[in-house]
Amino acid sequence: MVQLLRDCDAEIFQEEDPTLVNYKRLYSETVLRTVFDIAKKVQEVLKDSEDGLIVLSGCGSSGRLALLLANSFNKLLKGLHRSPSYTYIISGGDKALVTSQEAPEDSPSLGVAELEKVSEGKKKVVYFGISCGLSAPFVAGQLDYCLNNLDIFVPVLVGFNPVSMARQERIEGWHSSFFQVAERMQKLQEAQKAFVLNPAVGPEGICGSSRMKGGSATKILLETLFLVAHKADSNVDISEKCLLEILRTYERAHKVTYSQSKKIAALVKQAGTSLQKKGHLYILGWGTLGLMAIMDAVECIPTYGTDYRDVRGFISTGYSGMQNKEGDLTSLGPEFAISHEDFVKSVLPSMTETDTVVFNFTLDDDLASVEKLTLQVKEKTSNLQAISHATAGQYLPATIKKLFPSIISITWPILFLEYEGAFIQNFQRELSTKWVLNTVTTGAHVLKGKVFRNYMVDFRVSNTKLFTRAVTVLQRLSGQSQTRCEETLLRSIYGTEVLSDEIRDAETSKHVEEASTKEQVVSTAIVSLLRNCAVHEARARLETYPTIRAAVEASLNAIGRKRSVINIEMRSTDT
Ligand code: F1P
Repeated sequence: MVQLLRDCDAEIFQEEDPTLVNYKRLYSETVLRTVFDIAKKVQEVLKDSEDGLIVLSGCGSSGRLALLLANSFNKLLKGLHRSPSYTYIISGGDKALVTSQEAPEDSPSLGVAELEKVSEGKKKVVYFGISCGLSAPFVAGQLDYCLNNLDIFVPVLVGFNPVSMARQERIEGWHSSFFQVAERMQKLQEAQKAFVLNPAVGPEGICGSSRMKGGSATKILLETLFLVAHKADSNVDISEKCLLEILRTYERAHKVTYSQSKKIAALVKQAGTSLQKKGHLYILGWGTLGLMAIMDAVECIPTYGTDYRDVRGFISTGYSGMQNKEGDLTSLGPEFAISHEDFVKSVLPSMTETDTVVFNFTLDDDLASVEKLTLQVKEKTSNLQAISHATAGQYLPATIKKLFPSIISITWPILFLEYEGAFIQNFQRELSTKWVLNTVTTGAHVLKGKVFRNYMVDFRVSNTKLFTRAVTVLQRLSGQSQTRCEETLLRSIYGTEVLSDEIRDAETSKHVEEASTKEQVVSTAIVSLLRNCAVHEARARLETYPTIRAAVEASLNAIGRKRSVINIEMRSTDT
């Protein structure tokens, strides 16, 4: 699995292939040119911190990355004694940074309201709408708003599908589809009034799991773009060479990270064993690596239908380290507890030998606190692992080394790149941590039987995109018509064998509302469809198998089942 995901991630850097018409890649001339053109627009805003603003916005992982990027570049500005120019928006608000809030993603009007709020009084705004699959209505609403106010906004759509593969269905309660908005943007690109930045990075390892490659590519692409804009801002002559130089550092980071494949595989196995035994996976991170930990853990909820307690991320200094706009959210409930202190208080006392704990830190972090926490965890479980980042010449103290049975220890070369060097190094460490954690949580859930082939088969149907994805997965696995699959999904959602007219006539949002609190909706529908049985029988059957994958496999192999799997076109990043 680690090798497969390594190769899959390497596709991010794959060059354009002339036999694949229309697929622009990261290193394609047109993509690099677009990055340059947008960087110039950003640079104009940077010159005018009073009236200008750079907005990064997205849903789920894309929104969490928006926060990470906005914070990084405000920090870079601060170091130059300049005021912050970046801000972020995440659908669902700051709550969505640390918990799974999928529903607000469906609302264009919520998106518009948020954008109006952050950009009030600004005269020049470069807006980045991140939607890896080119699908989120929340982002579509904001892009449309920008397109209607081009005197102030320069909209940029960031994603990893060609525009022709943007979501085509009309957005519920709205005038357009995502595709129509993307097309309008594309038409304005030549006049440099709007931009679409959408290199292909190849399909996700787990179909539709855009938190993985989509998220990594977002980070690579936008960090590179802003670094270039800042260089230009400091009157350094920017050239294509400098852009390529930055991109190549990320490519090297991929090699350096996956050179630890064997150790990563051991960690996947360890984490998988914990989840199989109904134990937990806790990921503790220092500084922004804590945010990477939270980001990874939270996405397991919608992707694999897990409980928030199963996989959890913690950041050393909690909300103050996360630097979110709404401040400390701890009082909202137990799942909002994210600091190491919270971990010690509320998790550690009940931790057992079946749990796995992963420590993520750099040798520049407070190593005394790493040592202290490791010793505390060791009293509860021997299943602990570390991912440690060093710069050439730095060595992990023996006192810490001896605490871990195995350490994924990555040493990064010193980068002689003036002021930005330290930032680039940090970006690499974050990305490297993201790659390892993505692999660990994905692999662990595969081992837990939450994946069949490369399909998620137990995800939560918590927004329209995920509803459509569920229907597509059902079609793929059963070979049945869209209508039949949709009906079976509805029977599973409502727990009924007969669909009333009220259910049939309801909008998708109603189905999503009903489904989002329910467990095993997709897997029940799969078994019902494959076995041609009632949904209550399918639910009962699911219980008799050790994993969901085993239930799906057995249903596919059931005697008398016609083996036909139709070939539905899947979009590169999404279903
Ligand atoms: C947004 C997102 C993903 C997440 C999941 C649900 O996707 O929240 O980050 O992994 O697939 O959707 P997108 O709009 O960036 O494609």
